[in-house]
Amino acid sequence: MKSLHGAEKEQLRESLFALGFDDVRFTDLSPIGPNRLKEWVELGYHADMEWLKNSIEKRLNPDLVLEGACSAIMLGINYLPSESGAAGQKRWGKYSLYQDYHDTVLKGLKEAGKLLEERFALGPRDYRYYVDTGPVMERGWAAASGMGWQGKNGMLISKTHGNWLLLATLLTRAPIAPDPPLKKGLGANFERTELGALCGKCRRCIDECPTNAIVEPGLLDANLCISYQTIENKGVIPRDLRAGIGTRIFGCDICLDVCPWNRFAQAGRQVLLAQRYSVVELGLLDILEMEIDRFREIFRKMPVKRLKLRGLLRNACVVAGNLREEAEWREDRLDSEWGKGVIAALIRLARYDEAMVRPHAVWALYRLLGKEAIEALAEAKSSEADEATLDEYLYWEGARWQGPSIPTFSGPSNNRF
Ligand code: B12
Ligand code: SF4
Ligand code: SF4
Repeated sequence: MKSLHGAEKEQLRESLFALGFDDVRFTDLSPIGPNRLKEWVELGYHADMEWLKNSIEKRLNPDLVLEGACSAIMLGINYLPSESGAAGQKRWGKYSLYQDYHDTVLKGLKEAGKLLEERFALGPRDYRYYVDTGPVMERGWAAASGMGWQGKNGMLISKTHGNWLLLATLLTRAPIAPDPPLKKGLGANFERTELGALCGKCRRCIDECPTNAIVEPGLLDANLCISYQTIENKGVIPRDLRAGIGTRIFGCDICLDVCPWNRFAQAGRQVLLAQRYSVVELGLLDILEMEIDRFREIFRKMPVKRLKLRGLLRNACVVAGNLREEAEWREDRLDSEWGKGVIAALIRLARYDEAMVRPHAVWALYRLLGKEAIEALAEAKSSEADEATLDEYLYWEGARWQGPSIPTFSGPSNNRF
């Protein structure tokens, strides 16, 4: 089959833009650059994401995903929120302020597939598309296509959209002339996927990560990453990481937010996204007191839904335990009616049906109340049988005399409301 190039290729690009994608690039699938996926998994940096380990071969070889595939169409979807409140908050990963992009972008991909069928006389088995969930190394291929480069934070960074592109991939058997990769200035020796190509000496993302999860440029230990802990981890969050989680209730954008390459980014057209910025208005007490019906109603079709109510409550307990240090979620002092409500909710959650929530509620109460937590938790502790929660009591009983004991905030009150 003749390779698509020139005006015809540009028409295809335009048609894909018209479907709502914010960036459209083409690459061939010849092997390029170093790929450290195997090493990453061997080091255990994938945490318990076994599905990554089980699909290594496919991720390294697109031919195993679609036999005969020779081109990839890399698609970027800009998700920088158009409202400053949603863009500037430090509570939710920005991608979670939309209906689940796996669903909304999929609609665009289906249309893109139809387009390929019409233009190349392909059958539905001659191409495959994915948005996040497929065995495709989306950032590596996007870098190869010249959409941007992989920064030291691991993200595919675009000169136009900064860190704010979600990625989708369309693998096809139709040959398409590849776009040139991004050139680093005038450097002659630029590799197609050079890590940190346009980062220069900057290392803000590495230095600002509160849990030191970026162990070397571009290489992230998911075990230490707030994003992994608050989204993917389905169990207890390690105690050592909870303070570093700070204000982040779902996902983490810190190493993205601090990147200077965001300065040119503008909010996208959002043709393939459906915003739900109102989630930002939820207060911490609203969440700590949330019941299943309200959870289902608020997070319908949203990424948080996959976390389930117990996961959200777990994360909310961690955020509550950080209230003394962090102002982002504070509505008032701890000795106000609001503060008393937070403490009462945590005491209830220390007896919550789902054991996974309980150690985090105990942790939060000790962090907020110091030794006064002993009395507040006496009833909950007397009926506790869960190992992880009992371990939490043991930990604090050992440390209680050094723990904090002033039940008020030292920072500003009423900072947001
Ligand atoms: C597993 C995963 C996670 C894990 C692990 C993240 C990680 N850094 O690996 C966790 C849960 C922590 C996570 C967090 C987040 N994620 Co995530 N995640 C993925 C997923 C499913 C796989 C990533 C992967 O394979 N990791 C393994 C490492 C080794 O690979 P890598 O990061 O891609 O980089 C290596 C290779 O590219 C390789 N390489 C170098 N040169 C070349 C050349 C070629 C040709 C190839 C093939 C490879 C290659 O070397 C790189 C460095 O080792 C992808 C979707 C996908 N299918 O790719 C989304 C994805 C990377 N995540 C995404 C997002 C948005 C996030 C969060 C911002 C969400 C949030 N707000 O909390 C954070 C950001 C954390 C961060 N700084 O990376 C987006 C990133 C978009 C972008 N512009 O880069 C993706 C692409 C999903 C999507 N479709 O949009 N994520
Ligand atoms: S997403 Fe957050 S925790 Fe993970 S590497 Fe980036 S800054 Fe660190
Ligand atoms: S913060 Fe600096 S080092 Fe990190 S990705 Fe951005 S430019 Fe690169």
